[in-house]
Parts: sequence; C-alpha cells; structure tokens
Amino acid sequence: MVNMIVLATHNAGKVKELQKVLKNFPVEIKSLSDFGPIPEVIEDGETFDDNAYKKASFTAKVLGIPAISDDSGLVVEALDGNPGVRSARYAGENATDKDNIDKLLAEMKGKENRAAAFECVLSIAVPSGPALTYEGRCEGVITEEPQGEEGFGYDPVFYYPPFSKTFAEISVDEKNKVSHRGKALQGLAEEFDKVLKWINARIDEAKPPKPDHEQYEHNDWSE
Ligand code: ITT
Repeated sequence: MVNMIVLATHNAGKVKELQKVLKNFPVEIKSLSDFGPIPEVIEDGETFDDNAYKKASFTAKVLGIPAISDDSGLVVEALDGNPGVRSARYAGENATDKDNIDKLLAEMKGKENRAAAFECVLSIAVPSGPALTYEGRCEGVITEEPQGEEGFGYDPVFYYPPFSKTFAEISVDEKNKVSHRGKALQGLAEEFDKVLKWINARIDEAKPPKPDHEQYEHNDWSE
C-alpha cells in the first residue's frame, strides 16, 4: 500500500494546499525539500500536460515513490494562446511578475478581444511510468491596467466577471474556490480513493514476479 506521495515542487504553499485538500486520506504528502537534491527538470514541453507529466514521471522515477506535479499558465485568445507554457518566462528567462505583466499589456494594446483563461494540469505518476491527469480552467478578461495587490503572477490583470474583481483583489481562499488550480485539485480530491487504488495496482504490476521454487531442482553436491 502506498503511504507517501511527493509533490514535485519546493513551493511550501503548494504543498500545504495539497495536504489540506487530501487531509482525509491515509497518505503523507511530501515536498521535494524533504529529499536530497535531485536534478531540475527542464519545462520545455509544448503543452501543460507535457510539462506536468515530465516533472511527475521524472520525480517518481528518481525517488522511487509516486509523484504529483502541476503546470499552469495564462492562455490569451487574441495572442493565439500565449503566454501559455511560457507564462513564467514570457518577458525573458529571469523575468519578474511585473516584467511579464508589462509585456502582456503591451501585446494587448488596442486588442478588442480580451478573453483569457488560466489553465492547470495536475499529473500523478508512478515510478514505472504511467500517469493520470486532472485539469482545471478558469475564464476571465485581461484588464487595461493592473488592479489589486493580492496573489501573484498575472493576478492583477486577470478580471474575473462573476466576482467583478481581478484575482489580485480577492483573498487566497476565495480564489482557490474558483481558480484553475483549485478546480484541478477539487477534481483530484473527489476521486482520490480511486487514484490510490490505481497507484497500488500499478505498483503491484511493476513488482518482479515471485520466484516459483517448484521449477528449480534442489542442488545436491554430495556426489
Ligand atoms: P513551480 O515552481 O511549482 O513550477 P511556478 O512558479 O513555475 O511553480 P506554475 O508552473 O504553476 O508556477 O505557473 C507558471 C506561471 O503561470 C507562473 O509563474 C505565473 O506567471 C502564471 N500563473 C499560474 N497560475 C497563476 C495564478 O493562479 N495567478 C497568476 N498567475 C499564475
């Protein structure tokens, strides 16, 4: 029976969030920081699925226990889905949130269609390779100017119509109820008993078959 799963991140906030969502299940959620250093995974996939699976399967293989990872970002209709998988480094390799927002607002100047969505994919992988995924999406509108101080990333320019506010003008708890990551986590939590069964079955399959002693002759060296 699996009793430990690692979340492939050093981000303590993400670990706490997952521990909270899965608190009623008999499994301990660890962070990468609980283990020795392991190589960084380069997130160079073309989709959120690619990156989430890459991170989860690599971590599960290296540590030998099931791993969960998430990848997320902002998808803007008028920019053909950009910044997408490049959300964190849209304005360059070491870009700050402000650099990324400035670039986004410049690209969106004069655009009438300001529809956008945050998307999140969670991947759960076992060391032998197979994985499950859960997805979440949250639709909104890109503002003309940043509004609000809460949150991170593109929150100040992501206006959420049902709340008539940007994601930077609401609390973390309010955001988690409707956000892409919140929805993906809720989907995972709702089915987590099945996920645990799936993990246990994959781990059993990957075990080498027990030797069948009947087929071996007893060695007799007496002659
Ligand atoms: P890891 O270390 O766990 O990989 P990360 O900062 O790279 O965390 P994600 O892969 O989840 O975070 O997200 C990539 C980028 O997408 C992130 O840097 C933000 O710019 C943007 N983003 C994702 N979720 C967001 C949210 O809820 N609010 C604002 N921006 C978000």
